[in-house]
Amino acid sequence: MKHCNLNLLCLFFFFLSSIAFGQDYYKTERQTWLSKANELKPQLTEMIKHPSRLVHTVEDKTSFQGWKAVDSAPMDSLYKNAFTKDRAVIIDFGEHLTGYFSFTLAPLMQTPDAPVRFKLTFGEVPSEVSVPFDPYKGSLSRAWLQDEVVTAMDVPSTITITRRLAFRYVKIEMISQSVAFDFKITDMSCKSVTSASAFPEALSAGTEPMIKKIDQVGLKTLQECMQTVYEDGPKRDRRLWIGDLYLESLANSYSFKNYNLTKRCLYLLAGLSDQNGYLIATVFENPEPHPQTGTHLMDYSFLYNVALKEYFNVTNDIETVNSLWPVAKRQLDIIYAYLQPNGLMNYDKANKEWWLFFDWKEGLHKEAALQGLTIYTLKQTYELARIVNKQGEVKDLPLLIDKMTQAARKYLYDKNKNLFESGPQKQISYASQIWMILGDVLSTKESRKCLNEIIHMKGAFYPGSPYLYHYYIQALINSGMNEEARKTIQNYWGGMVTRGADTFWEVYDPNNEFLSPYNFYPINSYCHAWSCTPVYFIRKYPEIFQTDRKH
Ligand code: RAM
Repeated sequence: MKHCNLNLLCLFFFFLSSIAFGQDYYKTERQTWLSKANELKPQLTEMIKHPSRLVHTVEDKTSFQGWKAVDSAPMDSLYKNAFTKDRAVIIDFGEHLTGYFSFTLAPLMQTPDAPVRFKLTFGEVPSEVSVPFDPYKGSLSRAWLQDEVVTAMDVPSTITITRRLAFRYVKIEMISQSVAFDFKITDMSCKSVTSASAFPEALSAGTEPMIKKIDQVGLKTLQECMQTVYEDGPKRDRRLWIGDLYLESLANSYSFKNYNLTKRCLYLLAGLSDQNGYLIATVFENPEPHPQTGTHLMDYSFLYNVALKEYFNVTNDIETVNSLWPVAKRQLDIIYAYLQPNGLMNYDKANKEWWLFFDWKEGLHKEAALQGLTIYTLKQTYELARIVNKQGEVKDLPLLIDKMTQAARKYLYDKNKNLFESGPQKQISYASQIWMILGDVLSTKESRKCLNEIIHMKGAFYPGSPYLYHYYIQALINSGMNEEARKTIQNYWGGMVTRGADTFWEVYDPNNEFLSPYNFYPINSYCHAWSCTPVYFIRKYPEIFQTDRKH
């Protein structure tokens, strides 16, 4: 199983504790939820796209990951001439695409008398079509890498790669051919697919060019990830994760407005939760919808409740919230299972028994972040209860929120430093401050002090991925630090744009472009759901991001 840094065995006991009667917690609802999800499966919009130029990649220290694509020849030079032995070409489609790739082989001289064999490599970024994949040292399956050996038995023929691909560049290398005939490669195309078909509103005319560009790249990222579910990445893992769904649905609400996709995903996750009513962090659609059994992320389970509440805020779809309320309520039992008498979450136990994600950041201590997120979840879930008029079912929440907030301030906050600390080494991280601020543990004034403190601190654990940067931007905005929020989007996401991003990346650390949670940077996803959220910020807060800076 992927991302296996978890102690799944221990989970077993937690989940066993409530399965004593061997009954499905959602016996009466589960089938309805799954059928609803099925009815909402979207029809994908298809478009045929053609390549724009031939390139070659050259090593260049100033380019992202040391590689850049430069013009080599017009497309015609490939389409009109023989594709001879030892030949290799790289085709640039000029934009990121998610879909099905085809090309045609046409005879040129003599009679084709044998099959031809090629190797095709598809890349989202130039390095993927430039560096060798083998010997493979990554921690995820090598099969995610998009290289395929294709044998064409006949010339002429048209070949379509059956696997759906995510790419901008295609490298074609000849492996074997007969000396008795010549052929050419022609008519390359990609049938691109997405469930995002609406045209989002244009930004106000005075918006700075870099913000416009970030918005465009963000929209493209989201569009590529919107398939029959909100995928995390169209190259890898191509499935629904709660954390990605939440962020994608925020961006979708301010752009493509495909609310039925959000609804489908919420129902699907509910329908595929475990027998005890706990959500599973990630689910697959094929061949039949099924969960990745055993993959429980505590932070993602909590964020489901927030996603449901946000879904209601933009749709007023009370029927769905009523139907899914039992799921949100059940996730609160996780909190009760780890709550200590002093009001702190039992971090050590939780960390043993669950996957606590929060960010891809080696060495991050997550106790303070967990406390902050838990308080945030309780507040959001209480609001959800109000929406469906079920406060009576969760009447102890206000007191619990109070208790946990006080505990956070008492045990984890250093008043002199204005910072939260986490763990025995008193680690100071952005993650801790962010989640405490989102949980409203500090006043606005204190939040501002705290963020200013960490921004100027050397050696603080900064976010490792756009995922945590999203929550950082929200914490800045909640603290009234609008200018800092604008600057951070410009520098961080703008940094990817300047480095040539067509779509935003799963991981980006400006200090290390080769960073990979999977030990091999070409397997990172370079069009990743959770990175699309500047779209949400830019469009939700036009007064911060769409103002004309010249006046
Ligand atoms: C990422 C996946 C997905 C995320 C998990 C935790 O790398 O691709 O985006 O939700 O790990």
